Amino acid sequence: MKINWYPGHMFKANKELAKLMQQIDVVIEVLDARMPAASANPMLEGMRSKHHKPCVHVLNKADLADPKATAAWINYFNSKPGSAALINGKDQLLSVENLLWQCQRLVGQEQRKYNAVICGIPNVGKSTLMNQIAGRKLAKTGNEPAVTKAQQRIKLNDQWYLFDTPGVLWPKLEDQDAAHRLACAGAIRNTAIVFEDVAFYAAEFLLRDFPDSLKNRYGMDTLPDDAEQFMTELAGKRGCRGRYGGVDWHKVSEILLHDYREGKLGRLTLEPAPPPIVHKAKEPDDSPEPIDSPEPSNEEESPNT
Ligand SMILES: Nc1nc2c(ncn2[C@@H]2O[C@H](COP(=O)(O)OP(=O)(O)OP(=O)(O)O)[C@@H](O)[C@H]2O)c(=O)[nH]1
Ligand SMILES: [Mg+2]
Repeated sequence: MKINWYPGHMFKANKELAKLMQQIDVVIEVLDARMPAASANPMLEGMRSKHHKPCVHVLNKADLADPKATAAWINYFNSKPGSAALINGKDQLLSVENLLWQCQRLVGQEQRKYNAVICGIPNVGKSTLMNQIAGRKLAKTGNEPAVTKAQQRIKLNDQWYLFDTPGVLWPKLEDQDAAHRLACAGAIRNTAIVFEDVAFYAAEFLLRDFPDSLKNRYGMDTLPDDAEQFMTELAGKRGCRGRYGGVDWHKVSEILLHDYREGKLGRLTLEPAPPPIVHKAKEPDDSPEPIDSPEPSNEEESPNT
């Protein structure tokens, strides 16, 4: 089944975010460190570039991602113009000083008041990050998408204000592979997915890319070739039996997705980082002087000219 989740409240939240963007100095986009590409919202990117806002990418839930892969993603984001990247995770909390330093670096050094907005897909950890930065529990958090319903603004210091916003997706999830990764991470409400489909997708990539994680977690010496056989074997091991002795697909799917979401299968990053963007050094200007160029003058221009 195709995955798409764009309910009315998200449409409204996107409209409010687009309006807020005009008064924002820096965007803090929270990404899932296990899937920084799938969790990057193209609508946010559009809003940012329309208003020329710099962005700090926070690779969140880094405690669940492969540290080497996260470092590669940080290099990539740091190489993008008008962009910075920071790691955050349960085992590696980013500091408010570091975050504000990066924000300040991106906006320049003028002395005035600044607004930053925390945004990103649902359930990625935006409100948890805001509470962490504020040093107290101001926003409601929870392990399900769409917990935050409205924007909330807090004062961090005399200069910086910070907005928390509801998680937003976009109207059409064109890349269904990426949509399935988002569903695996828990960014899409359970009622908008077929749990078994998503678990089968997870079983497929785990069998292909992380077979040792499956063997270790489920005590399997060898793995079957395909997802259905694997799920059947796992169901047998975990006692997931249906009414008539068949497999309880929902229960076994829940076990696999829960284990992936909680990091019980290890720190698994599903997307490799692109190479950092190489900025071409400016060529020395050795072109000849234009023939009719005016003589250089040391005289200051009059303010009235
Ligand atoms: N493992 C891990 N879990 C995290 C981290 N940050 C947040 N979480 C968990 O992720 C879940 C979602 O956190 P929230 O802060 O409510 O996420 P949100 O992005 O504000 O979600 P919405 O408001 O629904 O869009 C909660 O169960 C958090 O405890 C992290 O760095 N590591
Ligand atoms: Mg929230």
